[in-house]
Amino acid sequence: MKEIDRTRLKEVVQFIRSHVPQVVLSRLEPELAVIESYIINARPARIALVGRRGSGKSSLVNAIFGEPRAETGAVLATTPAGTWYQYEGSGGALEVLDTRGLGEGGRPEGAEDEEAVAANLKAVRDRCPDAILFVIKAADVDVWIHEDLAQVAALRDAIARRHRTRPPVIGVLTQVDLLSPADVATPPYDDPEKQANIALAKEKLAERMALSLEQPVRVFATSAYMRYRDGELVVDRRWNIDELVAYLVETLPNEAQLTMGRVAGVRSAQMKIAGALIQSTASAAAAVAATPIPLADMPILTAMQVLMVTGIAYLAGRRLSREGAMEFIGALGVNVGAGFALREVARGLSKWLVPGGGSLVSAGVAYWGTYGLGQAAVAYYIENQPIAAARKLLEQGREKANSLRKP
Ligand SMILES: Nc1nc2c(ncn2[C@@H]2O[C@H](COP(=O)(O)OP(=O)(O)O)[C@@H](O)[C@H]2O)c(=O)[nH]1
Ligand SMILES: [Mg+2]
Repeated sequence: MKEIDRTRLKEVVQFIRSHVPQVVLSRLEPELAVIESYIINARPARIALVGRRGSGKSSLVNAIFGEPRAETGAVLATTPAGTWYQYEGSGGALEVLDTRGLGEGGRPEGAEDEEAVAANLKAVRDRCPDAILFVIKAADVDVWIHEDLAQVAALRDAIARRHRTRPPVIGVLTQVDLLSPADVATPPYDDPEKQANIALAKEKLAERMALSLEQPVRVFATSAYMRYRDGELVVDRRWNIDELVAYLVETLPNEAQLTMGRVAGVRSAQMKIAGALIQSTASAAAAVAATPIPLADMPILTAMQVLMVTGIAYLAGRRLSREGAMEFIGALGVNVGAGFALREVARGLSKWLVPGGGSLVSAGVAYWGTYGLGQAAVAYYIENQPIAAARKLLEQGREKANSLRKP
């Protein structure tokens, strides 16, 4: 992925691994693996969309991007089943398996359906979807969808057999703008009658999916309609897409979370991912600090913090680079020294974090220093707050750390 300076970041991880003594490394490795999975192994999410033609699969993809990426409406019934598409947005990519549902109008039943099912099953053999979205028009929850759901189950089971993992299945009701009363077509749909119908449709779909799939399923009611004229968004009926994305992100493997959070630009999801990343990095920092590693622990802590800041910046749509993270740390008032060498940064941070300039830091200081830096990065990159506000959060982490040092 061009947005990630993977080689340089791998160097940072390599630096950590080669400078930490074996005893510490065994304790550190689980946290390091988490950080690595989020950042170094970041990749596009792979989403399988199951739903009839015209249910709104392509529109959902566009709503997630917030940009027209997938072709809607005009897609013919002859669209090949079981095809993976890679959509590129300004924030990154998403891989979508566009399966064809069963029982579509205007298409002969029978042999062709079997072919489509086989093609879908083959598509998941090569590439494992991270999640399956069952997409259905809200007005269709009463129609016969038994075969559609059987196909979802078959896909899920095929993935489980082949890849030894069970992807989450999420129900997505689309086109709730058209649900009765149809004149309440513009979000937020707070008309009580509309609300009641939306709730009813959700309940029905959840019930039917739980029955067919033999597992409870989360259902989201959405509308995804966007109309562009001359490249301008003239109608925007997107509703509840953010909630769907936030939930989807939670269910994704670490490797796919950062890119998904970045692609969709959903702040609540970004905050959640950043929180997990900060937690792991702060714990890792505490583990390093708990065992004194003379002279080397500050550079190691710094290397981890650089990774963390880099990940948060990427999540927010910035380029993921080691230099960018160091610039940010420098802008916070930490003396990063000339040349942005890890060792220089470390020396600067060391003086700043541990008044008096020692090279050994306690676990608590390492934890809260890292935590504060993470909060500062969230404020600056995700919440677009000024650097002064970010500095204040870092200061709070420092105060917390200092309070731990008092007898
Ligand atoms: N009113 C409304 N129309 C929608 C919505 N989602 C999709 N559509 C329309 O339904 C038609 C089919 O949508 P599309 O995304 O191409 O469905 P797909 O075949 O499942 O990919 C298009 O004309 C879309 O504009 C929605 O939430 N509300
Ligand atoms: Mg489509």
